[in-house]
Amino acid sequence: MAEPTEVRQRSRRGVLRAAGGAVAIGAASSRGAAQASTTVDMTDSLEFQPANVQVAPGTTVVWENVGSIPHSVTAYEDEIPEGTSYWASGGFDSESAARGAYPGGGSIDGGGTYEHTFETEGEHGYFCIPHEASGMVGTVTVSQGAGGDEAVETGPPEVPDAALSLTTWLFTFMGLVLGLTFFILKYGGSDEEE
Ligand SMILES: [Cu+2]
Repeated sequence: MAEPTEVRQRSRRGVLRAAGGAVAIGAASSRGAAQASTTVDMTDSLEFQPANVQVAPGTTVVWENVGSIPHSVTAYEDEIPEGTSYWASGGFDSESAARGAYPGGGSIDGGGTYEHTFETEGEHGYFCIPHEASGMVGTVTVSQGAGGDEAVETGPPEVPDAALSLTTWLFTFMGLVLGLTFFILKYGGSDEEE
């Protein structure tokens, strides 16, 4: 019968795909943990995407202008946590300075980026100076345990351990899958040898 052989070949390819996928996930997790950064796009439809992000303390948020219309990333002075230093593209130390300087300063052209590293927990509200009236606003919420990635929420010294244990777990899982597949190939297929 040709059928069992076909099934066997298909499951072997499936295992190879699964193994490749697990390795890719492991590599991606390690990279993400090392960088601890999040990207927010600024679009020609006058939006921050995503408009609301949650990050762990110490995360760098990178705003990237993916369109051609210039934007700014400007914190609302009264919508950042108490005791936080003011932040805005152009490096201004107050919202009024940022507003007053635009577009001479603080403008991010198409392809340009602005980044800020968030340490203080709480919600940071911000906007785009030329498109505030169009509703181009966003928030960055900084909290322990945020980010959705267990490697990111831990402090910098613990990140390699977290990434390592995830990778170890993935390789253990791959081993189990491979072992199970060999068992099935040996006892579940036809008695035809290869
Ligand atoms: Cu804008």
